[in-house]
Amino acid sequence: MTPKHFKRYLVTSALPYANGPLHLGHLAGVYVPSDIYVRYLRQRGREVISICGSDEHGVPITLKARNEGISPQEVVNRYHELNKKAFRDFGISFDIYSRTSNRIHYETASEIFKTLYDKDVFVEKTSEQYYDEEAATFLADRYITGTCPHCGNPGAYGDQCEQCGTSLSPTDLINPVSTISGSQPVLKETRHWYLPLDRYEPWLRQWILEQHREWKPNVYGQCKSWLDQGLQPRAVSRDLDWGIPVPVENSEGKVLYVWFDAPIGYISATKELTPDWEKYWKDKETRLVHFIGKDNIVFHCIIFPTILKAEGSYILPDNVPANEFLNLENDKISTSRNWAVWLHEYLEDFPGKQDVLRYVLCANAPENKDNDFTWKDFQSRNNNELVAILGNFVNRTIVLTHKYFDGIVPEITALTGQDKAVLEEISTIASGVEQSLELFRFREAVQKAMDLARLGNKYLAETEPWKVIKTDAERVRTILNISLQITANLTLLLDPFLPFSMEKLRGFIQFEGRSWELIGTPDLLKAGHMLGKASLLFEKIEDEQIQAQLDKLMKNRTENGETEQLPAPKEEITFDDFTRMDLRSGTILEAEKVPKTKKLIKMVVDLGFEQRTIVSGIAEYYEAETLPGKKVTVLANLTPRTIRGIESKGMILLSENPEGTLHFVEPSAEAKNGAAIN
Ligand code: B3M
Ligand code: ZN
Repeated sequence: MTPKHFKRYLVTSALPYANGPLHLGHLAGVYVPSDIYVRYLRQRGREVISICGSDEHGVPITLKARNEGISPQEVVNRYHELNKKAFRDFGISFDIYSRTSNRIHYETASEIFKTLYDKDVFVEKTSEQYYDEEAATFLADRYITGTCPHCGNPGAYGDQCEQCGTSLSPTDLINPVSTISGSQPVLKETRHWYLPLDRYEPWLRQWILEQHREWKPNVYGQCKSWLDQGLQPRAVSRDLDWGIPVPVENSEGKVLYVWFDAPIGYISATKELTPDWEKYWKDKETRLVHFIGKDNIVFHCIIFPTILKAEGSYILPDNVPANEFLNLENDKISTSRNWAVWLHEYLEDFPGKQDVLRYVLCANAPENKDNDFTWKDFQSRNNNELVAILGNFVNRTIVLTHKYFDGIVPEITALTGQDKAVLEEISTIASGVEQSLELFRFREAVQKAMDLARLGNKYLAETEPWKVIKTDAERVRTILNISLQITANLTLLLDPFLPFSMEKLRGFIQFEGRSWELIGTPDLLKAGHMLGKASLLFEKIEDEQIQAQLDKLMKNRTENGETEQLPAPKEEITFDDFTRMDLRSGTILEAEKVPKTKKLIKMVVDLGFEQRTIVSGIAEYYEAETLPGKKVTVLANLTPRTIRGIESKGMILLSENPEGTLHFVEPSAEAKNGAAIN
């Protein structure tokens, strides 16, 4: 189903936090797909603007500033410039890359907050929060440490214990301490403004679950799961000194919650870009599309639309094609562990190969499930697809035209049935690519576009001009003319995916065409047209280059002293102690978030001999709806515990990654439910 035609397109890409460099996970999740979509729309002559910028508020930035002993503004200034350059270097062609510390954003976000405040949309509530009397400031969760009530780790944070992985609230900590002054914080009442999401639940149900059934299953599913659990009012202000001051009286020391202000950054950036901004944000003839990662779905599908709906004059997103996460060499990408491929470092190691990474991250995109980037796959896609299919075809076509016809496009003499079929196939392939792009299926789209290069290779292999030239030069004229038409069509079809390479290829054949509507039209290159000088479009990537990248990752892993982050060994136990534990393999049958908790998921686990209800603190690492079917290791004879009124019989074993994320310890796929694990 292709969407109705819109008069114009407003495409936003998630605003990266300006507290660190960009890595390939950012490109794969958000920015390569959004750039492909925007480039395609431009080629079709659609009216489109692409909006992005730095997200410059929020606790992560203040943490970075404290750790480095600099101001938050200095942190965001550094990374705003670094990230803006990285996007430019990779051809991510935003029409504006703004930033949320700009004045126009303060004004825009304040205005929208004020409008909702004046319309009495917000609910004001007081709650108790930890306050550091010495530093005279309220403490965000991460600014409080204390002893973990579960494992005794003395350095647990207010939101989570990195040692046992349990997620916490600040009041769970034993002997809490402020990381700012080192003093014992006190609980103090504070008042915040809440967005009553519960009040907008019926409308959100109708708007999303009824009107947007076409949204990607991972997006639709997550929204449905949030709605089915029942929405709660959400605080849209914080006690912080970095952010947009709450623009109403009696709000000193309070700023807008970063997730209230950041999406409004799309609006303020549009205002900065064009005085005509309202035709994008307030005209129903505009298609608004948000490109984000899956961890931002609730903010872009539930919270921001509620803000816009409550304000009343804005359009709502027509689609939010969120991607899942990309892992790196089978491990989660982690800034803190330097387990990443940083964009600026990639370009140092692979200068001029932006398109290779764009291509691999598109062909391997985590569109419907988390996916894995491996350097081996990167090498094989470059060598077996870009070099061996695309590069090989265009190179042979151009070299042979120079060799046999002095680089001049030969005229067609007589067309065989095969020739006609090949020429007709160009338009068929193009409409397939169009359909995939309109449905945000970029993996599918790039492979369909590469089918044109496969078609060209097959045509040359079957017509063998290098042989026929000996006996029938006229025939070779036709073969190479058709091959050159395919080459010109490739520069159009692959331009959204490989902008740098297609620019080069246009130079090789001296072709100026850019419009999508040219694809499949006859004689893109007229007989007599003079080709330019050509060189290799893609180079092979050697094993040593890949090994160097793997060595670098492993070096980072040891340099990060991951072993130092291991929990202290526990005291010795006897073999009898061990044999008393009844470890079994099981399969999760059902899973649902425990209402009114941030971290708990209630599961029904099949142990073969019975089905068990087990509660685990994993909601920050797994989406409940993705769990059914997963195999887990269960400590089956643990004394049952009641957690939030639910009797949990057993413990699911979890392993912790250095950045504190938790992952199931999975038995082998073949293990039967109930099989003993010793
Ligand atoms: N700064 C990116 C993130 O969650 C977040 C996106 C804001 S989009 C308005 O990593
Ligand atoms: Zn703990």
